[in-house]
Amino acid sequence: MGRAMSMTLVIGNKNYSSWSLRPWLVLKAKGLAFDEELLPLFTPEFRARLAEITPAGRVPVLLDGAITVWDSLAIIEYLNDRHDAARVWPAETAARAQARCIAAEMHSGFTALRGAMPMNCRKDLRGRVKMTDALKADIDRIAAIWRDTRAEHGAGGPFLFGGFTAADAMFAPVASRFRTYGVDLDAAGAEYMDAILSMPEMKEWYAAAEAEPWVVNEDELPDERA
Ligand SMILES: N[C@@H](CCC(=O)N[C@@H](CS)C(=O)NCC(=O)O)C(=O)O
Repeated sequence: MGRAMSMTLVIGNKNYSSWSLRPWLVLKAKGLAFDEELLPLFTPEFRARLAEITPAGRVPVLLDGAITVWDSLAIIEYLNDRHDAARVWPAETAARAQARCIAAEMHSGFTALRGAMPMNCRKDLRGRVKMTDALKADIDRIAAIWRDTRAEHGAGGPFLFGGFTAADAMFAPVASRFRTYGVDLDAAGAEYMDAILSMPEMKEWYAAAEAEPWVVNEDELPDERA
């Protein structure tokens, strides 16, 4: 048997690609070896390369030998199933169910937040977004998820379930957005946001975002897609 082929995670620009950040953070936080292939969003190169590797045409995509896994949450589940070191759900049944619920809620919801506050690591856009009822409802729900999960399950560490889990990876881009747009949180929320943003892996992601040359026309950034 030859050496196992290494995994490659195909991602978009670190400054903007919130979906890319999620599995990237799992790989990094769990210390798994992988190569990274970065495709600048909204370029011909992005579309051409993705057409070769995924029918869905979106990042992130994980390439693991003959296996291609697209979609952030599917990649996280794949890593969890395949690598003992990447077990990313809490072990205890109730906590595990709760973690899956909130990860799924993030993956399929919060469209007002995702539309109005696209991730933009480099920018300070405090006070620049008009608050709407839908946006406020999304922010309030996320604040409640963070507060309640920390209170019920978070005693063992700074993350939602104490130690780092997939739920934290799913919400990490939200912490980034709340910082960029200056969203005020209660003390529990602010503490949790700090825990995410001070992870060394998040600092690494931010430093790379800072160094990226690409600027997508930020007034016309297709909200949902980045
Ligand atoms: N549900 C997908 C969403 C992926 C997604 O929307 N990716 C964005 C970048 S973060 C993308 O590839 N946009 C490019 C496009 O739509 O052309 C996931 O969870 O991975």
